[in-house]
Amino acid sequence: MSTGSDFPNLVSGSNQQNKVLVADDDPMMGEFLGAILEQIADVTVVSSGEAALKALETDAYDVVLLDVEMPGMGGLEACKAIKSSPDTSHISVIIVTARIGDKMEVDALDLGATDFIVKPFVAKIVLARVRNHLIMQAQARQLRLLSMSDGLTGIANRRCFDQTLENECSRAARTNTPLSLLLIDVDRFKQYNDHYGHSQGDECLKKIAKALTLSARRAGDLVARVGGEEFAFIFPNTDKDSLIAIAQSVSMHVSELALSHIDGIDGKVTISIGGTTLDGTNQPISGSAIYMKADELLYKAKEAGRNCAVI
Ligand code: GH3
Ligand code: MG
Ligand code: MG
Ligand code: MG
Ligand code: MG
Repeated sequence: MSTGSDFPNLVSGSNQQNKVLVADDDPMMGEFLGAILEQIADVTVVSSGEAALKALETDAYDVVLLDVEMPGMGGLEACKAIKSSPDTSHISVIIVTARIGDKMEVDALDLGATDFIVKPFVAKIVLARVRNHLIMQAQARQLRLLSMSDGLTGIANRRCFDQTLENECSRAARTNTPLSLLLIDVDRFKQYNDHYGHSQGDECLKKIAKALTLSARRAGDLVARVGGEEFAFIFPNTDKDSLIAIAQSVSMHVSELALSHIDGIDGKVTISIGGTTLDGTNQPISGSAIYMKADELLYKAKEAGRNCAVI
C-alpha cells in the first residue's frame, strides 16, 4: 500500500522527484520510451496493466504512460483503476496507442486520461508533453501540500485528517484490519496563553506537534492538528494493545519536552488523550462516528483530572 491517501503520501511523498511509470508489452517500445524520458525523470518500465497497478501500490509516480493493447489488463482498464482509487487518482495518465480513432481517444479521456499519444511518435514531442505533465504535477503537489498542512505547525491539518480518516475507515472495513485513533488535547492551555502570551502559546503548540510526530512512525500513520490546541493520530492496522503502548509513548514524548506551565499539573504542560480502536470485525463505520467515540473518551480523560489517557 502506498501509505494510504494520507499526509505522508501527500506531503512527505511530495519530495518525490519526477517519477514516471511506463507500461508497454513491447519490450523495444518500453525501452525506447524509458530512454527518452530518463532525460527528465526517474523511469520504471513494466510490461502489463497488472504490473503497472502493482508498481503504483509500492511507489509514488507523477505520470503513467499506458499502452492500450497488452495481454491481460490493457491500458484503458488500468487507467480506469488508477483513476478510481483515491491513492492514485491524482496521477497523470497518458494513453499511448497505435490504434488511431476519435472513439478511442474520447474513451481514454472519459476514463480520466490526461493525454493521448499516437504511435509512431516523435521523441521530442513525447518528451515535451511528459515534461509539461510533470510541471503540472509539481504545481498540484504544492497546492495539495498547502491545502493539507497546518500553517502554524507544518503537520497535517483538519482537512487532511478528515479525508484520511474516511479513506482509512473504508480500507479497514474492506480489509478487515484494525484501525486506531488517538485524540490529544493540551491541558489548561487557555491559562498558558493568559500567563505566557499568545505567541509563546504558538511556540508551545509547535513543540508539541514536533514531539507528536515521533509517535507517527510507520508508513500510513498520520498526526494532524485538528483544532486550536487539539491534535489527532490515525494508526492503520493497529490494535488496541498497540494503541495503549503508543499512547504511553505520546505522553512520554510530550513530558520529555518539560515545558513549564505555571498553572499546569506539576508546573508542566500536559496533555489528555482519548483513543479508540476498530478491531477489524466491526460493521463499517464513518470517520466522524469513530472520531466522536474518541472525543467522548478524551472528555472522560479530562473529567478524570487531565494528564491521562482513556482508551
Ligand atoms: P482543558 O484542560 O479543559 O483542555 O482547558 P483548555 O484551557 O486547554 O481548553 P479551552 O478549550 O478552554 O481553551 C483552549 C485554548 O487554546 C484557548 C485558545 O486561546 C487556545 N488556542 C487555540 N488555538 C490557539 C493557537 O493557535 N495559538 C495559541 N497560542 N493558542 C490557541
Ligand atoms: Mg501493446
Ligand atoms: Mg480543546
Ligand atoms: Mg485544552
Ligand atoms: Mg478551559
